[in-house]
Parts: sequence; C-alpha cells; structure tokens
Amino acid sequence: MLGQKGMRRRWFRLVVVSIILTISFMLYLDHFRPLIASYPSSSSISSPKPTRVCPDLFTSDNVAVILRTGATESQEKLPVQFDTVMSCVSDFIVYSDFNETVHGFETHDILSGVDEAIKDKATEFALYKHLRDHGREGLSYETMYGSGPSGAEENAGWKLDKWKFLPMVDRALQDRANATWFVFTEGDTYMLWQNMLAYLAKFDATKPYYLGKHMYINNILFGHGGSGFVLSRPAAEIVSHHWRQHMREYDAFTQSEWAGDAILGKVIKDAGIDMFWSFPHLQGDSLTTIDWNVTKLEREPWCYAPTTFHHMNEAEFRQLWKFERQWLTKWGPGGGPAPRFRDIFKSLVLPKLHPEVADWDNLSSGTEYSESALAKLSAEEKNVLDQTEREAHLSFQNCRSACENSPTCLQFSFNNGVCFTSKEVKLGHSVDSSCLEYSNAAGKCIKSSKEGSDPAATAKPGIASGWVMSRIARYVSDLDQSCQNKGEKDWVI
Ligand SMILES: *[C@@H]1O[C@H](CO)[C@@H](O)[C@H](O)[C@H]1NC(C)=O
Ligand SMILES: *[C@@H]1O[C@H](CO)[C@@H](O)[C@H](O)[C@H]1NC(C)=O
Ligand SMILES: *[C@@H]1O[C@H](CO)[C@@H](O)[C@H](O)[C@H]1NC(C)=O
Ligand SMILES: CC(=O)N[C@H]1CO[C@H](CO)[C@@H](O)[C@@H]1O
Repeated sequence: MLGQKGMRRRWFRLVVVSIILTISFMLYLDHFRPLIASYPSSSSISSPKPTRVCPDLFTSDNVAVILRTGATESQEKLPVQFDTVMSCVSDFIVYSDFNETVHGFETHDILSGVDEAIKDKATEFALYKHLRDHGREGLSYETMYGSGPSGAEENAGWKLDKWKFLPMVDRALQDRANATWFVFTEGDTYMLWQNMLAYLAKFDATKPYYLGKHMYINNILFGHGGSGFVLSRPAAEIVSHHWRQHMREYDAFTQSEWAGDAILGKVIKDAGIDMFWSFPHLQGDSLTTIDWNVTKLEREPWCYAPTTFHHMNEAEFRQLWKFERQWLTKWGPGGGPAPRFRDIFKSLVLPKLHPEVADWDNLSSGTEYSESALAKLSAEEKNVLDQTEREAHLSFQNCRSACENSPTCLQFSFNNGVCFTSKEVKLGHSVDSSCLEYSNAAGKCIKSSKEGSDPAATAKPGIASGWVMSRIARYVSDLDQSCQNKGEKDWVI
C-alpha cells in the first residue's frame, strides 16, 4: 500500500518527467525552426503543405556559394535554382556580366573592374558594353543565343564568361569576409547541399584546398566549372594575392585562352596550389546523360555521394529536389546517411527503365547496326556477325535480339533502320524534351540551331529505346555488392 509520502513522491516524479519532456520538445522544435521558417503556420492541419525541409547546417555558417551566370542565360536558368537548391543555401551571391534582379534576387556585375583598355580591345566585351549602355534592350537573337550549328558555343555570353573567374575569386573574398569555404557553381549546376556540407566537413578549412573535377586543356589541369569547384579561404587568399601581383600577365593570358575555368586553374597552380581530385563527388553530367557506372581514377560513382550534377534542365532540377526533400523527411534534418549515386539511380532512374519506351532518345552510343554501318565492314568482319546482328537494323524487335544475344549489352535504341546497342546504362530523355540550350529563354523550345527552322525536321519521333531488364537487375546487385566489398567507403578525402 502506498502511503501519502509515496503518493507525493510519485506525483513529484511525474511532474519532473513532464517538465523534462516539455523542455526536450521545445528544444526539438527550436532545432527545426530555422528549417521550416518560411512557411506560414496558418497552413494548418486541414491543408498539409509539404514542409520545406533543409539539411542541418553542419558547417554552413561559413560556406559561401558563388553562383556565376550571365545576362544571356540568367532569366532562363536561375529561377529554378532559386526555387530549389538555393532556397536552402544560407549564404549565396550571384556574379554576372550585368546588374539586374532575376526572380527577386540581385545579380552583380563582376566585370566592372576589368581594365577599360581591355574592354575596348577584346571583342568579347561588346556584349558587356551593350548591356551597360542599353540594358537588355536591343539585344538580337544572335547576340543572345549565338547562331550557326552550335548556337550555344557561339553564344557571346559564353565567350565573355572567361573574364569573370579571377575577379570572382577576388571579389568573393571581400564580399564574404568571414566565409571559410567558397563553393563556385553555375546556373545549370545542381548542387546537393546536404552532401556538399557533409563533404566539406571532412576537410580542414584552414589549409589551402582547391577541390575540382579534373579536366585538362593544353596540359593545364583544372577543376571543370560546370561541375562546380571549391576553394578554402586560405586558397582563395593565395590565389587572389598572386593574381594581383601579376594582373597584366594574366589579362594577356585570358585574352589568348577560351575557358575561364582553365585560366583560373593555371593561376591556382602558378600560386602553388594543387587541385584535389574530387571525382565522382563533383561531376559533369546530368541525370539523363550520366553513365551510371562511369569509372574514372578507378572510382565508380555508385558507392559515393554526389555533390553536383551538371547540365541539369528544369525538370531534372525539380526531380532531384523532390528526391532530396523526401530523403530529408525520411531521415530528419541531420539527413541520415548522405544519399549516394545508387540511391538516386534507384529512385529516379530505375523506375523509368522498361523493355520498350517509345519516343525516347536512348543515348546508346555503343555498336551501330545499319545499312551504312554494315557497308563499312570488311568481308571478314561481316563473317563474325551473327544472324541477329546482321538483321538488327530491320526492326525494334530485331535490335532487341541483337542486344540480348550480346552478353554485355544493357540497352539499345532503334530509329528508322538504325539500331544502337550499349554496355552502359544511361537514362536519356523523351524526344520532345530535347530543346536547344538557351532556346527556352526565347520563350520556345527550339530543336534545331536556326531560328524559325522547322523543329519537326530535327525531332526524331520514331526513336524508341529499351533495356534488358534482367541484366539491369544484375547490374544493380553487382554494383551494390561492390560497395559492400569496399567497406561502404563513400568519400574521397
Ligand atoms: C553594376 O553596379 C556596380 C556598382 O553599383 C557598378 O560599379 C557597375 O558599373 C555596374 N555595372 C554595369 C554593367 O552597369
Ligand atoms: C562576419 O563578418 C562581419 C563583418 O564583415 C561581422 O560583422 C560578423 O560578425 C562576422 N560574423 C562571424 C560569424 O564571424
Ligand atoms: C563497372 O565498371 C567497372 C570498371 O570499368 C567494371 O569493372 C565493372 O564490371 C562495371 N560494373 C558493372 C555492373 O557493369
Ligand atoms: C537509333 C538512334 O537514333 N540512336 C541515337 C541515340 O543517341 C545517339 C546520341 O545522341 C545518336 O547518335 C543516335 O543516332
């Protein structure tokens, strides 16, 4: 039997426990507050809005993200950036060739400090001067989007872009006086913020670091711009100091080169800092073009956590964004394990692979079977072809048979007498989604390079693709197994 004393003790214990619980709950809410800040609490129980979940901040107080863009692409590419990736980034700044407001955010002219003599001499600055003097008014289609067979490459904005890299590093140091990391990214670069933060937390920011996706031009090793690259503060300071000492020299160098990321890479190297090879965390493909087992530096991406994808279009931004939200919702704002390539493949790619998908551009680029490809073979080479290979170009079904008969073939595509088989797994995209880069900015999806030409002329409505599903299952389980053999090592540090 409980005496009065016992009852009181029990009562007391109950009160203490509830106080502790209440405090824990408040702390818990507090923990989440910054993450759910921008949603009005009135969107209550009746209409459960998806909460905007952002990853926990880890070290992000000190990570500044620098988004580099230009007036010829900003209106097309930035809105989805701001709506998705950047909405979780606590501190970012946009550098451009033009001062303007895009989708509510300022873009800052980063070229104002370039020597006026160069602006007069270098033809790339025609666009800059036009923007400075007249704004967007009067920019012709050709100036904005280029012309000729590779419009995007002739884009005046792209040519001007190389001048931004060195001033950008220098300005970022001033504009973000206490950032410890600078992450440099582009309009169509999708950054997985959770993974980026987790990755940077593994490095010592007090040392000079230059993290990049390796690329070479004329024997210069540099971090590819579209894949994103990262400088620690000490690295940025060394580079900026070195640049200021040799500005004339590097202006001349910039004039003679064409790729700004390579120019910066050279200066970083000259300043005595070696690039850290961050593939596959930083990489240059999109969800639709990446070969999911692309192996470089003896690293297969599968087991690793991606921090960037490049060439991402709006639809891909939204898909990956949704995936990240679901991941964070599942694991909480700490994020749980970093999502890896394999998680993204299983969620966003695998469900789209089928034995036959109509109007789907394959990206299969292995063996070609067609009348013309057959005609190029010697008699000897023809002899080793089996029946299915000789007839692969005759129908979708025949193309599939050729793929199935070749033990390493994983996917194939067929279009009007042309069959491609491939040992790589790539998602590809639907035929009508392949607009010319930048053409969306002109308010329409242009599929060929000349404005006004008939899109139907270049669209390939007949194209269909397929995967050998039993082998895809095997591919996934083999790669999963390889991660286990590696002991779940998921960071290159
Ligand atoms: C952008 O604004 C800055 C600061 O106000 C100014 O120095 C620069 O000349 C402007 N750039 C252009 C192209 O108007
Ligand atoms: C960052 O620098 C600004 C001045 O540039 C200063 O006011 C602020 O306190 C600093 N913040 C931190 C976290 O050090
Ligand atoms: C992935 O690529 C590596 C390296 O090329 C290769 O050894 C491995 O067999 C590939 N895995 C699968 C499942 O295709
Ligand atoms: C059959 C067919 O049209 N295949 C296409 C698949 O994609 C590659 C790369 O885009 C094209 O070169 C092929 O023509």
